[in-house]
Amino acid sequence: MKRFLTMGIASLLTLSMMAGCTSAAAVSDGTNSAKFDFEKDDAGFTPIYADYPASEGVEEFYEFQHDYGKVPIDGAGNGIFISGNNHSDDLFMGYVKALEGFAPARTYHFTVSFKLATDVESGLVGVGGAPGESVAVKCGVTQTEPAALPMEHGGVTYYRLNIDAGRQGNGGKDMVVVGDMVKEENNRPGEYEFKEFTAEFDTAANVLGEVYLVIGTDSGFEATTSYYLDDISITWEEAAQQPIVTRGQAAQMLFNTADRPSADPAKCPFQDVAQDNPNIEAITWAQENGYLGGYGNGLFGPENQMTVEQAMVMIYRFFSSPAADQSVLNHYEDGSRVSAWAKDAVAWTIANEVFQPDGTISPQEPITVEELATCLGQIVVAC
Ligand SMILES: [Ca+2]
Repeated sequence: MKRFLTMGIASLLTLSMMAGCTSAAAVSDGTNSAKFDFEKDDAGFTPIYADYPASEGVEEFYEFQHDYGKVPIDGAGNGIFISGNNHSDDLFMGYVKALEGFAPARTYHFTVSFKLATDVESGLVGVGGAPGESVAVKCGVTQTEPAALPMEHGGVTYYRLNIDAGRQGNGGKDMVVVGDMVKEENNRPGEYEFKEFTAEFDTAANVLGEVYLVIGTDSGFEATTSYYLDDISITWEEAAQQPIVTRGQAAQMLFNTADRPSADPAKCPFQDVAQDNPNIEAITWAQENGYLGGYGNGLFGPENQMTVEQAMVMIYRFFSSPAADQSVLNHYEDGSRVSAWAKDAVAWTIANEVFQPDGTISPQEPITVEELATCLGQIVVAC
């Protein structure tokens, strides 16, 4: 138990240090917006490339270039430039920007707009696909810091994104396709013109109150793609409906807090938890350790919502169910509504400031992702 908690702190510190490497800028100036015109500097946008083989000298072979400077369009001023030569039938490249100052685990609705300067005409023929139509422009606001990690596939190691950006012309869970590289106004060779894009996202901030804006292209055109980004803006508001936690997600959140100890998904005893369920390792671990049980009929209900009192029982068991004084429940007008099987757990989590109800406990209400993340954050802080 202690070991998990200590490691939990370590992983938070690691996250914190990683975040520090990406020039995170405070954006909580009260306007709920951030704008980047790149007139003074690159504003902390960092380039990212993925879907290319991890071998020596490949960056030179792919002619990766990124730069900050003048956009070759009258009056545009400065922007950020990126270029790469797609030799792998597929190439992702773009820019990432960390944004901080959000409430940890709270879900926001983001609206992103940006300009992309392209010199690609429509209807051109290229290897693998057209230089314009076969290069998808993608955008996302993610909770995870986008990174290109070496992953082996068929005996070859490729750099792949750790987020789901989809493949080439298709979007994924974390990035949507907003258009392509084709010029829309003049079609004269060699001249750049701006295209404007916009997209909306619902994303929960991570435990450090950060999200990541990522804009890029995913190419099926096997040659050089180059473009500039400019006038990037992002606005946000809190999502009206904060997402609730499913039982599968609750297991995952506790598992992550415990620094992801190993568990064998093959030992998962629940027939309604498929082997490809993304939470299966966490569910198996939570069941083996007695933190979360099934319904007694071989079912776990991974998609069922979790109530406040069920979540407190899970946390209480994680702390080995210590002795509890139920009298603390009398301080809340709905303290008597806590189910008998959850009274010790709710009382103990309140007494230990893991759970800090705002006046009422609402024990049978669904717990939101933010509320459970706050409780689990308290676990780490408390120890
Ligand atoms: Ca500019």
